[in-house]
Amino acid sequence: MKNTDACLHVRGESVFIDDRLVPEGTLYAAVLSSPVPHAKIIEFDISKAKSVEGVEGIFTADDIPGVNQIGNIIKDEVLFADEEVHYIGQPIAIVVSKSDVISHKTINEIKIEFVKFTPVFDPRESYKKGQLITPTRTFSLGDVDNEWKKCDLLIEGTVESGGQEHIYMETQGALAYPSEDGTIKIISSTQAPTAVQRIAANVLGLPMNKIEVDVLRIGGGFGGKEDQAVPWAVMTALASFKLKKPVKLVLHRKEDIIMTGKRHSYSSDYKMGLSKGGKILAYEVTFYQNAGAAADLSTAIMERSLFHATNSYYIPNAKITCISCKTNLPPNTAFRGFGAPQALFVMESAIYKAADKLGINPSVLQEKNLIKDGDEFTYGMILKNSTARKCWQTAEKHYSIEKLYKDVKEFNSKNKIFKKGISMMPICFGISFTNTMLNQASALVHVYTDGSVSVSTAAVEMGQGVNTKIRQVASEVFSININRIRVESTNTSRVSNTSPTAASTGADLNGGATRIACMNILERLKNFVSDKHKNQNLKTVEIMDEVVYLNGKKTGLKWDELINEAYTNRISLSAQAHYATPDIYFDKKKEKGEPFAYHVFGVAVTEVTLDCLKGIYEIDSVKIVHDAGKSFNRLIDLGQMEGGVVQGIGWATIEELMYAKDGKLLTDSFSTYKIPDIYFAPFEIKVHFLENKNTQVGIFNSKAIGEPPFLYGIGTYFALTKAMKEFRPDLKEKFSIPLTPEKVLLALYEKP
Ligand code: MTE
Ligand code: LUZ
Ligand code: MOS
Repeated sequence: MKNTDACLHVRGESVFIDDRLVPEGTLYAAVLSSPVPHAKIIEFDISKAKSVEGVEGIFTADDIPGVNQIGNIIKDEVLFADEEVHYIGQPIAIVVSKSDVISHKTINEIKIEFVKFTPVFDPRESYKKGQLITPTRTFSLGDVDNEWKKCDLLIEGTVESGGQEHIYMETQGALAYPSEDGTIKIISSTQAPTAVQRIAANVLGLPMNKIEVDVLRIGGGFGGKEDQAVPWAVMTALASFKLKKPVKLVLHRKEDIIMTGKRHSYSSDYKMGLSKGGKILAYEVTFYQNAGAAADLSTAIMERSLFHATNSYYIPNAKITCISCKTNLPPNTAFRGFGAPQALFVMESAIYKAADKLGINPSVLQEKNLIKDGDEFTYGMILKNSTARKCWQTAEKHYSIEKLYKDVKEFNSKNKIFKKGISMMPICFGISFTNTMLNQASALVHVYTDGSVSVSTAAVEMGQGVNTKIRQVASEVFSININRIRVESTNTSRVSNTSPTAASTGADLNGGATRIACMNILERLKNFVSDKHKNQNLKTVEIMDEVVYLNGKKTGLKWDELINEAYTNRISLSAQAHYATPDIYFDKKKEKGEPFAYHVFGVAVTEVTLDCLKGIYEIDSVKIVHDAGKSFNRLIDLGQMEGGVVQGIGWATIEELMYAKDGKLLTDSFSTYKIPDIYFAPFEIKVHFLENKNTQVGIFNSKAIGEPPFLYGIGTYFALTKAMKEFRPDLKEKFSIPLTPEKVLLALYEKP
């Protein structure tokens, strides 16, 4: 079963925002954004810009009929800067004209002057100044303070990880149409249609029922459109509301990179205590999260860092603290993994440092401390159905790890300039939004009189294949051919109060709702057939492969005939259903609960070859054993694995955001910000899905797949540092991501 969108993509027939045929009279908006990181606006003059031929409107904070506020969790972010600006790239105004070119040119005709303030970019510095996004939170288990003295080995360290630009293929954008009675329809490239609807309504001072948001598909989101699709959509809505004309805004790539937030960089301090035998007895860590100038999703991301700080290990005494620091950068936001990659990198760094001290292979410590059934996470959840160890053992056998180590050792002994390194990277990722409320979804299913089926849900298709999975659900429940089923656009008038498609829950939640809606219609159909055969000793009615079976015997009645008959007899052929993940909760006062429906485990074995003369490297292979439950669609899941791994490797190795002293982003294009291409990607990515068919979790016993594979990318960092140490045993490891070839080279030849 392929991702059914693949054919459209390959032919260039999929319709993204910029592919839409626009109505006559459509206007184009361009954004004026701040060129300085922190300042007061003292002069703002649009008189010249206003008179440019073709310009139909210029809108600022003063033109907002409702509230100038787009903060989602914390109300701390304006749509347009009013008095002060807080980061380079912060929107101040939009120019709307007959063409994209005129709008962009006219931006330069707006006169604006600032009085500059001193900006802060470093999270530790903003922490010292008391500039926090939200109060600091701590999770704790056992008693670290009491445990340190019982440890045989104590290690401490600092770990850095950089940000990451999303590089979704489709940049941010939206198209808004005015309709009658002051209503507006917004086509948005968003993962969160309801957030766009709600915030557009607030900004325009309208009730939500006057805003309809529609998302056909988006050209990648990766978290970058969970919160940050909102401003652009609201800007088009505002302009279209004011001008009574359709308005389109699609960011140019450079604008997108400059104006939008990224993965949070983290700076962290840790302390770890171990027994002689290599048991991790205590772990304390403090994450300084670089949130940027507004909260955005930082508080939720901080939470996931707290949840995942101990990765797939059981540590009886732990104290995990996260501090969300306000800086003069664009508000950082969701990105695949959502705070977990940063936390896992610190944990693994601690393990590698400890192994170094003990003079053993880090994999010994990793394996020894893997979490098992009955163990408690720092947040009080007792693990059930752990596959951490099973994945590890399967990887050892399946990929002949011992031989791999031997071969690498031999290679290194024979080569002076080229060195190889191997790492093991176990992962753990909790599935569910950490905010319990968000774990709900709805579906609306129609069966038409010809037997074709239409499904609407809250899920946004962003390339992850959720629409194909939803089609599979309807096809399984009805037992009809998948080609009869269409998944419609995600639309707030058809499916309301949607959670964002995020946290890897798209298929679980929306597939869950689809399943219930289909089952309701099926039930009605079966009852209809039973009623028809009343008094005929009918025990069972079933539909299999589009044919009706009575008492297990095939009849001549086909699916489309059944539907037609049911319609003729006035049976409803539509259903709406709601799904909420059962039995999850979290008590924020105690910082304990069962926030996740289940956990995903796996392990990656990474092998790299380093050219120690040039500092460049190649990734020979990433071999993974992954628990996907009973994979619901192998090809899609494999695609998610490969994409996630490569994206994670990019973050760990070559994707480097660089800023000038004044905070200006220097890596604002593809020539300076390098993401993995096919040449950089591992030569081989092998995925072995663990045979774990009895998991009673997820949609049809599958496990969510969207984000977890990203975490395997961290393994490449450690494989590289191992190779570096083969060349230079006295290497001073910095535990800093990304480990670019440049940094490798400098470290290899750094003076001791
Ligand atoms: N895959 C593609 N092709 N494009 C994307 O934007 N986003 C990832 C992941 N895989 C993404 C993707 C992220 S961050 C998440 S949370 C999940 O997909 C969201 O979809 P799901 O919940 O349906 O897995
Ligand atoms: N978004 C969110 C997420 O709002 N809550 C989450 O827990 C989450 N997790 C991963 C990715 N996005
Ligand atoms: Mo994904 S970071 O949950 O959009």
